[in-house]
Amino acid sequence: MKFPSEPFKIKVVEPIRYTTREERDRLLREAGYNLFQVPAESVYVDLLSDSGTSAMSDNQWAGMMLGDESYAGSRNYYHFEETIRSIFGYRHVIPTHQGRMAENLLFSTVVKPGMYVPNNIHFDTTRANVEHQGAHALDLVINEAYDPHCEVPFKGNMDLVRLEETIERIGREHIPLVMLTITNNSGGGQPVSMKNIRWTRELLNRYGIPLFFDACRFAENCFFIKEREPGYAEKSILEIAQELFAYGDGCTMSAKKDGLVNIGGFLSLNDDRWAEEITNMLILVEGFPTYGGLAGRDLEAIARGLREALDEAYLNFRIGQVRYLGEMLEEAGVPILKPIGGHAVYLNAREFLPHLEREQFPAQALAAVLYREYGIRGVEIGTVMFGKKDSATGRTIHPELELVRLAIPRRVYTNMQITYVAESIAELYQHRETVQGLSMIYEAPVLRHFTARFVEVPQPSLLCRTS
Ligand code: P70
Repeated sequence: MKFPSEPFKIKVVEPIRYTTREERDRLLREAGYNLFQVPAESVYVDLLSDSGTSAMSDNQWAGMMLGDESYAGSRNYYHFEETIRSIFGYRHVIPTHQGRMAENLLFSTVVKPGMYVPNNIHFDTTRANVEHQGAHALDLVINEAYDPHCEVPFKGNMDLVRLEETIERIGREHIPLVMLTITNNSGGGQPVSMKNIRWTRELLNRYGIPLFFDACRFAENCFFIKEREPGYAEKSILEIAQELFAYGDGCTMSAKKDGLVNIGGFLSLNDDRWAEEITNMLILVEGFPTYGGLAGRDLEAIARGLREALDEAYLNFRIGQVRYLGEMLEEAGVPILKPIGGHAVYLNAREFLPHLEREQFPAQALAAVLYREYGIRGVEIGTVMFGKKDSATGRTIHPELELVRLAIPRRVYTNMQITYVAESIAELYQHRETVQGLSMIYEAPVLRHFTARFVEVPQPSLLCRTS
């Protein structure tokens, strides 16, 4: 089958409330055209994020009932630790309440002001956590990643020539670690190849620089390796993951993605000294090292979820469902980023709305209209999320891509709901010239996309039509 059908049946359902266009129009205005500010109950298909939005299995729910809520030494911690060691292979396993706390603990321990952290592309919280230390977050992904039409199998790969040049220019002593985000979220959910990881390791060995993974979507990345990289077709996802992580010194993980849970994360690493310092900080800000901001039952759900995420029937369906949406959109001529990613389809807003200037936030405008017209919520990954002010001129420096990400929660929506999404977007594409630009009227100093507010800016052509 081109698109594998669901390898599960539904035991519990959550009703969705239908809303009217008028209601959504009002909610959108009240939210300042920021979909983070819209109540989830007023969304029909919620593709804002694949993070923490997965449906847990009966096996995970059963594990929740076996939660041992002892303050220290909960049995669920030992199960969590053993599971993570068996997949990731690092010595120390430090639970956190979600991924960004793992980032914060790692960076606040090893990154000093003025240092540089190279990554293929940092995602929003990772970049913010590096910059919060007064350090520089460098994105060194291969150039192809910035061309939405270029179809290469491992578009998340690190540009090793630029990485080497960067290390030579900046000096090893100013680079405490290098990171690889698997899959590369900001660049379209694109995988990194085993070869690229191996070569990154070899390069860093020459300089003695540690390699860490931002491992949120590691199982999806391993699936792409199995599917696309010579020599891996016969290996299990677990074997691929074990090899991959063996090239690194540690990882940060948001278990809200490939951990198949609604909350949780961890940091895992080999270095004893770093682990000791991080654990002391963990006790100060997060919790005792055998629960790290989570309940025992959450640790159990993560241990079970990580195993389920390695299941090939599940991954086959999962990646297939994302592809199903992407291919339907492509057939309708809708411009999307290619190749289709692991957890999301990314609409190319500049090509969807060529009549809008980048100063009018085309991706934010497209996401807002998708919600108002069809009750579908995606998220802008463009100037709102990654735009920067040039301190000299005060002008905005735009990121390379202006995207609306449609992130698919794991095991949540049926293919019929996904069909609804595709047909709605195809219909909107027929009327794309009616979409108006936005103007930003409020922004916070960091991670502004969560709280920014906008108003609609009528297009001159539309004004003429109504006057
Ligand atoms: C997402 C969420 C979280 C994330 C990530 C990578 C590669 C670390 C983290 C932090 C965030 C988000 C974005 C837009 C809308 C809603 C939510 N990504 N590294 O959806 O993990 O959230 O657990 O602190 O993608 O991609 P955590």
